[in-house]
Amino acid sequence: PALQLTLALIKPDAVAHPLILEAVHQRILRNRLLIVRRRELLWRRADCRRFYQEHEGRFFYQRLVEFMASGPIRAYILAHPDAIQLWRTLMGPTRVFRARHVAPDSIRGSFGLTDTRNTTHGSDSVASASREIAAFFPDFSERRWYEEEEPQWRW
Ligand code: DAT
Ligand code: MG
Repeated sequence: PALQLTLALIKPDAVAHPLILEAVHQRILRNRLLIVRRRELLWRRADCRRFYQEHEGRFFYQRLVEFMASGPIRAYILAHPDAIQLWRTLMGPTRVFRARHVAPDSIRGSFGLTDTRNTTHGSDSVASASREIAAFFPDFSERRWYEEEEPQWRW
């Protein structure tokens, strides 16, 4: 298929700040990432733990779970021929100090507060994109989207 899907999140630090929320949204539009689905939600701790289970045991895990459950987040399914890599490039490096140095204009370089409160999430592979899309959009069928909706998009 021509378009790849990824899951993008705007984390509580950015959703809480109207100008930053709008700025991140504009980067999605400006870079021709198509918005396939979008929702705003508050996440329960149990869902955060499951979502970040690969990091269980790391020193920042509890902090990360508390932060992600601390306020509303915005989730998007984004489509683009290179959605996963493009969105991760737009986000910049995970850690804010590094982001400010190597990619100061990236989303995290511009708006990240700390290594945990780093503004956005993006899937890191095709497999994790599928898993993460299913976690946030349980009614969304990738197969049906590729059959019925993807052909309608003109990228
Ligand atoms: P990414 O979000 O860039 O995919 P990751 O998957 O390694 O990064 O980590 C998931 C989240 O965990 C990250 O967005 C913020 C938090 N995190 C990662 N490394 C951290 C660290 N060294 N200190 C504090 N929080 C960290
Ligand atoms: Mg990750």
